[in-house]
Amino acid sequence: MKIRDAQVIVTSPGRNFATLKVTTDDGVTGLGDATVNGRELAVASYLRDHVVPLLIGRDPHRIEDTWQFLYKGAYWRRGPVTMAAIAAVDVALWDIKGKVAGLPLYQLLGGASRDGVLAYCHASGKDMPELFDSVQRHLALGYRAVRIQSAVPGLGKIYGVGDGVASGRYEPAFRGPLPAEETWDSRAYLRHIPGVFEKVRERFGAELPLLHDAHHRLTPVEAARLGKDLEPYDLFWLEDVTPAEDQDALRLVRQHTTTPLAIGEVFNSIWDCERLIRARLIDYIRTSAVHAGGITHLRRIFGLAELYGVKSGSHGPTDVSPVTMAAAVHLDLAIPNFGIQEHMRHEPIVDEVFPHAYRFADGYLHPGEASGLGVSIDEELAARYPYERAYLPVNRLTDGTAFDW
Ligand code: EZ4
Ligand code: CO
Repeated sequence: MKIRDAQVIVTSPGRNFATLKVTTDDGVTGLGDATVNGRELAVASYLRDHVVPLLIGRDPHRIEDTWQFLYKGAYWRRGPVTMAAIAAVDVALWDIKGKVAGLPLYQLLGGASRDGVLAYCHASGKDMPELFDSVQRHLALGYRAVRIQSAVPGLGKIYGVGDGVASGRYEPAFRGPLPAEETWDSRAYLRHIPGVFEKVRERFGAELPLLHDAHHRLTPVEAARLGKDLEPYDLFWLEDVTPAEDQDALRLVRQHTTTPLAIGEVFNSIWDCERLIRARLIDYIRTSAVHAGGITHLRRIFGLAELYGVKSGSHGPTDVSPVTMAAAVHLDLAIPNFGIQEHMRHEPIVDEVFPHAYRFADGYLHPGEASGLGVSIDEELAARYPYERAYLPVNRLTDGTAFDW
């Protein structure tokens, strides 16, 4: 079997996605997600200009060899663009292997280790009534774990807070010629958030798993304080407290709090987290298949994590396409050290462009029994939504200093 063709499809049904479609000489197709939010065309070019010519004629079954060929062959290893491009090829080849075998991908990864994949949703509000409403609506949909984000008095629009009860959706990518700019004040945030969790616990009880994302904005000592202040509210995890490239930063946080820590959505290789994992500075590793070199590499990261009692918690916002969500759900079902899966529901039009077999029911995601990933792309519909320039926001301190977003 040989790869006959590979196409990059960039589509924007409400937000941008880059997808690789690989076709074999006997007509089997596989899909891989290559979306890096706000930098989609760079990965599309990396694939079209440099990777697709290398794929034609290769044996699609040689997944590991193709991964090593693209990683070592590039010489310039790692980085979000390179690793997303390798991920797209890798996931497409796993999809093809599953289709040829006539098995859903999770079966090739060792079979189901559990009945379903526990998912958490995003609830947010500009004030407590709106936040309570948002939690209530997600519980009504069946979610059994909820991430809580809140506006902070005195600050305007900030990360993770949706645009009101009507849609309740939060989409950070801003369509337009320039990024949106937001304002940040860590002291105001640190004063406000523990009270939010106190009220959420009062309203929804002790049982419901609650999560929170600090989006890489705190210093180690600030993060340690937040972890301590949140201990009475028994968080499932506190996510991305400090800038992720500084692995040692979490050492101080860890020394001061028993609130579980999660990090990793911006990591793109095992080298970004191996110290964190080996020193047991985190409880959950949050890398995703698209941003960390596909199923082949993500499986390696989760394998290392398992040795040290660290669980998975794959990134699953709306900027990972249904192709990456499917890859995540198959892998989550199979690995021994699954923790939880982030799940932001895509807009209905995204699910129409990418029809998929995975489904959500009663708090759990299920990959479905279609062979391979179980995701297809409606190329005619995709073509009706051409790329639109969009950027993630830029964050500034109140005095104008550029800050972590
Ligand atoms: O900001 O995926 O936990 N989820 C997140 C996401 C990220 C976006 C960036 O593209 O932090 O909402
Ligand atoms: Co996050």
